[in-house]
Amino acid sequence: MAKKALVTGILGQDGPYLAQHLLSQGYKVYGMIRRYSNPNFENLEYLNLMNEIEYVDGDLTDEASLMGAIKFIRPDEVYNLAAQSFVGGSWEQAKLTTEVNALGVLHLLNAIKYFAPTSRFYQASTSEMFGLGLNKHDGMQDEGTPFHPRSPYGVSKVYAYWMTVNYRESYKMFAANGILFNHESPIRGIQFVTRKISDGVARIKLGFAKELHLGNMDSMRDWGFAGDYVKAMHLMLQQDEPDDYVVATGENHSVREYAELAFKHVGLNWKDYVKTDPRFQRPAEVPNLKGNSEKARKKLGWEPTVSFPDLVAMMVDADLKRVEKRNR
Ligand code: NAP
Ligand code: G4F
Repeated sequence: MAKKALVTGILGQDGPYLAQHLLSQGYKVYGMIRRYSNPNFENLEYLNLMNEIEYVDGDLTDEASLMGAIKFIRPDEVYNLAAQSFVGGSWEQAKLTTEVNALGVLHLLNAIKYFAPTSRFYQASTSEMFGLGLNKHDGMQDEGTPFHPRSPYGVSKVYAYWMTVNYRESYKMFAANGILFNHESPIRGIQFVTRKISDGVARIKLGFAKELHLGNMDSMRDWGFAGDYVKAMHLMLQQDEPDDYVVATGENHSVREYAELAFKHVGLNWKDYVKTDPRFQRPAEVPNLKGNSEKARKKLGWEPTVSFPDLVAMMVDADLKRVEKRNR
């Protein structure tokens, strides 16, 4: 019989890529959707998956809805990708961010504990938890680096991380944290800096915009391709023992470098179009993320396959097509 996987956050960026991977491995995939007046299936449509998923209703803030879903599906694997995932918005909506990202995970762990205790659980943890934390030896972050989150989002994810560890230790649940560094794709949310730039470059190149306003351009991120990263999530749940893993490329670049490459890809100079704008500065910044994913590489056999320049080109090309189509 096909294995059953429940994916929360199915309409986001990672949900569709993970669903695509699980379907290719023969899984039956259930996708959780929260109540919305007008749900947006664009990302699933982009990968042509809309009709491949069985949808279930649920909201991480509503524990009973999660219990209902888990009881109905009794999944072999649960991937918790749902979150208020925008760091920049987490100061304005700190309580909501906490309710979804922290307490929501407790709700889901309880639902699994009561109704599917042998189900394997993946928690979408994040490099934002490290914040200012650096590994003393190489200035990178790995599984042993202390957490020093810098945003309500980062703080909420630290709670979820430790609850996942605690349920593993307390109830012997198969619960794993993937500590993923930034990963992007053509279906990345438009607010995140890589997609904001690729969309801005496409609109400028095609004559629909004149400038692009950005915040801190010195910020350094370790950017990989989402399609690679979801494979690590799946591998974590196929191991004999549950554990926590950093997933990263090991290379980082500044926002400025990303913008430079993206504009160059269409034959433009970023300096002619980018304006720095204090509205996009954060109250506290994470200046430098670079992950050491040696453990995932050794134990899971995971490797990233898309280079930084190829990722930038992939995103700009996709937005050029999108902007052209929208305005045709
Ligand atoms: P995303 O595109 O923002 O998707 C998040 C999804 O969560 C959306 O589909 C959203 O639903 C859903 N959601 C939000 N609140 C919910 C609630 N109360 N109940 C149920 N669903 C809810 O995020 P992503 O980039 O795919 O990231 C997936 C996960 O990995 C997130 O937990 C994120 O924090 C974490 N993460 C991401 C990265 C990265 O670089 N992408 C790195 C590390 C960790 P709607 O579509 O209805 O809004
Ligand atoms: O693209 P960002 O908004 O991503 P951020 O804050 O790194 O968070 C993402 O990655 C995390 C993993 O490390 C995930 F957990 C999280 O859910 C999310 O997916 O910002 C990246 C950097 C920041 O330093 C920000 O200050 O870009 C800088 N930046 C500069 N100008 C900007 C802008 N960010 C945004 N969103 N918009 C700007 O105009």
